[in-house]
Amino acid sequence: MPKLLSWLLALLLAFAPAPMAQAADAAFSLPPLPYANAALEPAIEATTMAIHHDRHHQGYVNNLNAAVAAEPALRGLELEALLKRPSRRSNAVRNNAGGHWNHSFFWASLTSPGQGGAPSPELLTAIDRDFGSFEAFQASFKAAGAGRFGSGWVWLIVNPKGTLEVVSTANQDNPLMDLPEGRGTPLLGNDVWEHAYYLQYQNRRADYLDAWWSVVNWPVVSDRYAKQLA
Ligand code: MN3
Repeated sequence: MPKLLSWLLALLLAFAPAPMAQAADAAFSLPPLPYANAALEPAIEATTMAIHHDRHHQGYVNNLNAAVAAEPALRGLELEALLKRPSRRSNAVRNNAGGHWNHSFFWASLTSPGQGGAPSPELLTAIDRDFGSFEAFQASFKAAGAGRFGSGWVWLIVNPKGTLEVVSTANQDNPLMDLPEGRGTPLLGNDVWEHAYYLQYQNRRADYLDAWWSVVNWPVVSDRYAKQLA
């Protein structure tokens, strides 16, 4: 018996991937923030940004890499292919592919207060057409963010009919996923998980939702809309 055990152990060690090799081969990596941690102050403080990006987003990336490594059939798939059909995926893939996509999209949607410009004329026209006014759109977005029970996201999307819509998703789901409700192409998204605001705003999610408008990067959002029109 001891001989068999030592033979089995040798076999396991021979086929176990070395931890360093696994890290080097990782399918996904954390994109750096496109600005300094303090760039979004006072709307979002540097400490919140550092923890949110360096720990939470890194965690989704690490867990996604581990989930993909554990399922050989998923190797080589792009991020959007991994998250598109959540009913066919493990919860680990669904949650962490969503977490990685959502946060990458979120950082890219923001900029320093005063730097965010304004929506393009085409986007403003569509907002007026589908919400009545820019203020009505903001009120709808805030209500959806405040009304999301527990953790999730609020989005501005172009739905399959080509109209703008505000939707909310639970956990790390997003509108690209093949879910019964709220499907479309995201133009803008806000993270309403407590980790996004709690250090600074505690339970005052509505105050965070109000302050967040000051850091939206409207040229980026407008470019996304232009790509949908094209
Ligand atoms: Mn988050």
